Amino acid sequence: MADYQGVDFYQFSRNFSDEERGVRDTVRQFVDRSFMPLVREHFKAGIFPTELIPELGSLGLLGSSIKGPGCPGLNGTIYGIICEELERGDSGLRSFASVQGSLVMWPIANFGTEEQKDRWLPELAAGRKVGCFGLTEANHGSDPGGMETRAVKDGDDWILNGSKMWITNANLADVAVVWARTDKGVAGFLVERGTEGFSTNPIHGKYSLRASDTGELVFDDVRIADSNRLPDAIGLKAPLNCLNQARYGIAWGAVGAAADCYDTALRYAGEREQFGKPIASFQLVQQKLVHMLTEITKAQGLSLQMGRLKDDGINPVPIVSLAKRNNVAMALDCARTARDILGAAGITDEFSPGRHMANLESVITYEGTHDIHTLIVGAEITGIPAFR
Ligand code: TGC
Ligand code: FAD
Repeated sequence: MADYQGVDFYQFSRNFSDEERGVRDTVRQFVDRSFMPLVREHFKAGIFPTELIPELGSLGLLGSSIKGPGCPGLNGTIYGIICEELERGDSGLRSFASVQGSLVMWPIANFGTEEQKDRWLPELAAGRKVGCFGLTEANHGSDPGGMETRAVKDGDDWILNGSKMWITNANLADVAVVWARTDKGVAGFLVERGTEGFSTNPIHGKYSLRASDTGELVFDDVRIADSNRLPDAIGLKAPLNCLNQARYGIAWGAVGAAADCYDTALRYAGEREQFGKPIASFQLVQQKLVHMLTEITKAQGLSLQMGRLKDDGINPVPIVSLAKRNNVAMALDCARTARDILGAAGITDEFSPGRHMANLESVITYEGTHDIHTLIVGAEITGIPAFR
């Protein structure tokens, strides 16, 4: 099959700068040449292709919009474009970049000391070190404010006890950004692999995001120096602020998964014959393809406008929530429709829509479920929070 040419019916990319177009092409090539040949086997085996981490780093795809030592410092729209192109390959690939950039590098860059920035940001940007972000617990997902993981001051150190569940990159990470309750509210800590009492466990049996690492973080009387606390991360709003960055990238990324599903279904419908004609010639199949293209195009408009607002310094929580909510649900719908157009062939791993469909079942849950984003936007427009 010819290389992917993109889905851009309304020519949104005419609004891209030369730099934005250049990054899009570079990531697209990386996905086609380096990632696509690996994804099927890695999804089957249930492992992230760690061999690609240095290339992700050398291409500037890790923390692309972070400003700090060794970081690319590109605009927010470029970060979005990167997420869209990576997730065209697989949500697990975009997840890796989201966590490393938005959930590990971003809090270090925004809440960390100069020493923490100098030590971690260049290594994380280059992909020489990997990070993870521990907010969710087994009993506290949508409501992280109920977290039980606790850090207690002991002289100049902290003693950390508790656990975090469903953590992307848990088993690959050299450093975990961990959120814990203290006497003075929620605080963030950098916990390094190898610290006594800190362990990670893989989560097995996933049918979704199989080409991504997911695990548990366990803290059993872990002693952490105060120099490993993020001093400017004060209260629950600190981790929630990190989520805004990642949710922004997910809203863009989901469009990539949808575009791959549409592209795959369109090509298949042109080649597959039934009743003596390509199935693309049937009105019902055309209706499905047009519906997918319409929804993808609307989602691209949301993403691009959100990106331009972000680059103008406007990044309110409900705007990001509306886009994450819409675009992920849209992508899941496209994946199911594409699977349908592929008929029986759509249930095998020879084609991507079934894999995207399974992945997007995680994406619609993580970083705030579809329902939580409904309630965030609902609270914004009515002025009445309905979370509890
Ligand atoms: P609430 O009282 O509303 O807020 C507490 C304080 O935080 C502020 N705030 C935010 N600040 C920045 N960004 C946001 N998104 C914020 N949301 C709230 C808020 O203004 C308040 O500030 P202040 O100054 O008054 O103290 O908190 P709540 O406990 O009622 O919860 C609200 C709720 C439900 C919206 C929030 O907890 C939430 O977003 N829940 C969803 C949890 C979630 O998204 N978890 C994601 C975990 S990480 C993950 O999934 C990574 S997947 C990565 C991958 O593989 O790609
Ligand atoms: P719950 O909160 O138990 O929700 C269950 C259901 O109840 C959902 O339908 C939800 O919408 C609904 N619900 C909950 N509260 C309300 C309400 N107030 N009103 C209406 N409906 C409600 N977390 C991290 O910290 N770091 C990570 O790196 C990370 N990676 C992840 C990777 C994967 C593959 C997955 C699946 C999850 C990951 N998560 C991570 C966790 C993720 O953020 C949580 O799963 C998510 O926030 C939802 O929490 P929960 O699974 O406990 O569901």
